[in-house]
Order: sequence, then structure tokens, then C-alpha cells
Amino acid sequence: MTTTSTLGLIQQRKPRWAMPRDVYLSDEVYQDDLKHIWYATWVFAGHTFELPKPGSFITMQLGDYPIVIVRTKAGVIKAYHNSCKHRGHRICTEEKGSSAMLVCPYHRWTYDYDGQLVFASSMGAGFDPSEFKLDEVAVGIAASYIYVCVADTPPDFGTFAAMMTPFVAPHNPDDLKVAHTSTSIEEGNWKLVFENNRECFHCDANHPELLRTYEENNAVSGLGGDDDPSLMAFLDACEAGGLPSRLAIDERGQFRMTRIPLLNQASSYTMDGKPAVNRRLDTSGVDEIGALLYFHYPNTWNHFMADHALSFQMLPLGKGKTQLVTRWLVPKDAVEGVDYDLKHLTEVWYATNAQDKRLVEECQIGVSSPHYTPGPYSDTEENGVCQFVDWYCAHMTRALS
Ligand code: 3BY
Ligand code: FES
Ligand code: FE
Repeated sequence: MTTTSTLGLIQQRKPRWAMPRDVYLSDEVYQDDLKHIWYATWVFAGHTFELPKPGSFITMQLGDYPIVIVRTKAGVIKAYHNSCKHRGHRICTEEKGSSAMLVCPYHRWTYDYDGQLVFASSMGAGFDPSEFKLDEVAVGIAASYIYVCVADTPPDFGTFAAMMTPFVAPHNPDDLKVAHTSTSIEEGNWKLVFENNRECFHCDANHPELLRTYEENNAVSGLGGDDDPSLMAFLDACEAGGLPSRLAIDERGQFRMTRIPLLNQASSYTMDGKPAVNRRLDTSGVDEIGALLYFHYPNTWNHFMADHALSFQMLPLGKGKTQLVTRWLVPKDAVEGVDYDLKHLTEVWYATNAQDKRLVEECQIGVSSPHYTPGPYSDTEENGVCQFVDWYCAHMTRALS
């Protein structure tokens, strides 16, 4: 008998083979993904520098949960369920901004940034505002990265923060700003988006702009043979300059840090390989520091180069629809048009993202065919995809058993 439960589908998957069709298509799997991954683990929400002062806020939609993230009067970053305690209207409806209080647009219930209801008109005697405090969402912060978790009892954040911070901190993440953001809606399941990201097997055929500077070689990402002498010399030089660089990976595979050299002495993901910004993020004094790569499942991958950084944030909008937000990060005192040119900075990843969006969408169409059957992974080029799928299957098996 064919089983269609999430666990049954996962058990059907052969090691080092793509996953069965319904893992991407079924409502039940999507609900299980939300419940056991998106609502149970830490999700990247934005950067601390996007909340520059008390009163700053950003909002996000995490599955069915609208969330608002604020910087309080005391300067602390907090997150709340963005749903009014009166009749449920979303309190904060803008993507980002700044205001003295959180005022619900429906009937003007007003909350301070500590979540206290401080104004509600015409509620009569006996109404006690202290009973209508906003509900907090857990926040974890590491090296400018704000993560949120809507679980009642969030899993440990400290292990990730302790592994990630030494890698990212030398790039001075607290002194960055967002130079540019792009939001793309991809008609594909979120797992297809991450699978696509975790291999460069598709790069030769699809990413001419990226391949000017990005080395399509598994030996550099800690997923293939690791003893290439020039790679070792690169890693040694970076580490001697105080930049942790050698592969570090979570014991369950949910997050990973590693540094790679860029191609042809390039220092940035630009069309000419030259820096896009006339500043350095790091103070290592090492000429070529390549790119620090970090991912955290289920929703972010990141690149830190000498002159700028890129953060990618994925959020599911439905079982076959995913939002991808790309942020280009530059030193906060860099001035557009003077210290960097926006086109030079963004053109490679604009092209790459558009190419990847197409790949994901075509993959969703192909996987949706009743005729689709999973195929085997390359034993040299798709170790990263396999690592993601192994993590996913192991995580879901633990959660559902
Ligand atoms: O998309 C990424 O982040 C990685 C780097 C280049 C292509 N891909 C494997
Ligand atoms: Fe927010 Fe009425 S629903 S004030
Ligand atoms: Fe790609």
C-alpha cells in the first residue's frame, strides 16, 4: 500500500536520492513542515541595524503568524504576535518604520513597546488593560542576526550563537546597513528553494555572472576532498588574520559556517571581481579573504566578503510559494554613488536570483507531474543537497515518531 503520511513519504526516500513528489505537494506535509520546523525552530527575521533606534519596528509573516519586532525605549529588541488583543486586527501593518507606540488601526488600542496596553477608549468600568498585554515571541540575537521562534518552549539558541559569532563578528556586522533589498516570490515549495541553494551543479549551465567570481568546486565548501594545498594556504592566511575559516557544522546539520576563496583573485561577487564598496568590513589585514558562507535551516544563507555581505531570508507563503528576501549589506558610513555603485554591487545576485527562481519554478512544475519519480544525486556535486535533505528527513522523523 502506498502511504501518503509525511513520515511514510520520508521513509520511502532512498538514501542519496531526491524526495518523493508529495513531500513538495501535499497539504499534510506542508502543515507538518510549518508545525515541526517553521513554528518549532529559530527563523531568521532581520538584522539589528534595521531597528536603529528606540521606536523602530519591522514586521514579518511567519506562516500563519504575523509578528512585529521592535526596539524598546531601553534599546532592547523584542518581538510580539502582531494581532490585536481587542478583535485581532494586525496591529502594525507596515513592513518597517518607527513610531512612539503600537497603535492598532481598527479601534486604536495602543500598546507601548513593552507590550502593555496603555490606551483603549470606551471600554467601561471594570476593564483592566493589564489583562491585554501583547504576547511575546522568543528572540535570539547573534552578530546582528535576529532570529525568532514562535514555539512555547524554543530550542537552544546558544549553541548556534556560539558557533556562528566568532565567524561573523570579525566582519563587524553591527557596523553595517542595508544598501539594497530585493524581494522575490518563487512559485515553488520552500524545500526546492533550499535544495537549489545547496549545490552549484547547476551553476555552469545557469549562472554565467556568478561564475565570474564564484568557484564551483566542492573541495572549497568542506563537502568534498579537503587537502588542496592552495586552499589550505588560503584558510591558514585567513585564520592567521583572526578570521575563523575552517568548516564548522552543527552536530545535527542545521547550521554551518565555512570560508571559500573566490575565483581569479576576485574579492567580491561583481562582474569585474573588484570590490563593489571602497571600504573593508574586516580589519584582518589579509588581502584576499574570499567569502564566509553561513546557512541556518530552514530559512537563511549568507555570504560575507571583504567589502560587503549578502543575507538571504526565505519564508513560506504556501506549499508551492516561497518569498526570498535578499539584503545587500555595506558599512554603515558608505555613501551610495560615492563609495559604491548600486548596479555594480547588486547585478550579479540580481541575475543569479532570477536564474535560481526559474530553476525552482520549473522544478516545481516538473515535480508536480504525476509522472515524476525521484532520481539519484551526483556523488560528487550534490552532497550539499543531500545534507539538507538528510537534515530535513531526520528532523521530521524525530518530530513525527
Ligand atoms: O546560492 C548560493 O548561495 C550558493 C553559492 C553560489 C550558488 N549556490 C551554491
Ligand atoms: Fe485592534 Fe480593535 S482590533 S483596536
Ligand atoms: Fe543557483
